Amino acid sequence: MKTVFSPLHSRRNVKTELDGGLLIEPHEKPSRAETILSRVKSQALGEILAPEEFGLEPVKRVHTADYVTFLENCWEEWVAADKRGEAIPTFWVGRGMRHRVPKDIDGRLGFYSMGADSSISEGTWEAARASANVALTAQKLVAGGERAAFALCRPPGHHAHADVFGGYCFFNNAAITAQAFRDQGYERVAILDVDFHHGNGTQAIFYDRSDVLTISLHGDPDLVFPHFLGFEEETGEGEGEGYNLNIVYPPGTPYSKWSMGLETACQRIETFRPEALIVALGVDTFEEDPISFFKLRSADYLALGKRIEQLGLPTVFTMEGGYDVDAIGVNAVNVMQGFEGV
Ligand code: SP5
Ligand code: ZN
Repeated sequence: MKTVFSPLHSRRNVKTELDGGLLIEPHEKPSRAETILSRVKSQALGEILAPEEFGLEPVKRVHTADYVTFLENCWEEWVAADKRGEAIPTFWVGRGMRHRVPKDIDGRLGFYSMGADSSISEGTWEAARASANVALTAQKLVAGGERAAFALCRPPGHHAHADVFGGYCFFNNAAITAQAFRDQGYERVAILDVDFHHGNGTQAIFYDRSDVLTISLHGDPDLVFPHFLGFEEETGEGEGEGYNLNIVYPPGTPYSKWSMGLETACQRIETFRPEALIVALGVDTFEEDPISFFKLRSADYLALGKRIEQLGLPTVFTMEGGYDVDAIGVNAVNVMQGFEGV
């Protein structure tokens, strides 16, 4: 399987994440992507390609123009406003307040975000752009006849809505990939999100559509991020009713239980008969992950890849979360090797 990777991911190198009332070293750090890349090389998974430049048009098929412009200018505006730390939202639109884009940078940071875990600094824009190009390049490979491709995206994407960042995500790479397939004439596309966290952005982007099936397996949002979306009663709306599936698990879930939901997800994908599949691949389901509570083991990722392969679909993997950097390379590449039947 070919891997698409951009060294520009390292342009996202923030120093702070607000967690537990402290500014800590971010969980989502450059060594994550470098460790996965090393494993791709050491296992000789396949050719490693640099992304092509697709411009902002395919990004704006999913994200609003005003949000894209905000991200492009955010850091410069923050610096121009004489702020001393990294750009972190402090204020949000509370219930009863007005959904109106303010001029002030603090106001706009809050307007366009859903969390304070994702500081912005110099280079975030370039890295997020490169990450989308990585996904779109993998999509092009698969549309061109490759059975599967690995988009080694960083930063991740599945928490980003059409005009909201957060959860370490800025552009929703999986959604952009799905929309690219649709725009190239693929009638039905499925997104299977196996990251520990609910793919809230992906769900919201396609919630009223029946052409993109969204499925997410994740930790109970009653207990963990993203807190406000991802419950099982969310099944889609309007045309999209029945085209969103959430499968929620409690703390301590091992692969033997997690894989039952995977089976339900795979059966739903089969009845949907998509022409392409995108796997939003987080490996923060790992037993040692520092911010998560599932108990998957490294060998389980081989089984996961094998089950996904059995769907028999053209498949793009977009890298999402996974914060045990020591294991992230083995776990992510195990999915690819399980898919390839190694
Ligand atoms: C892509 C992805 O996996 N994003 C996840 C973003 C989660 N951000 C909030 C993390 C809060 C972690 N709190 C840690 C408590 C550790 N015991
Ligand atoms: Zn995650």
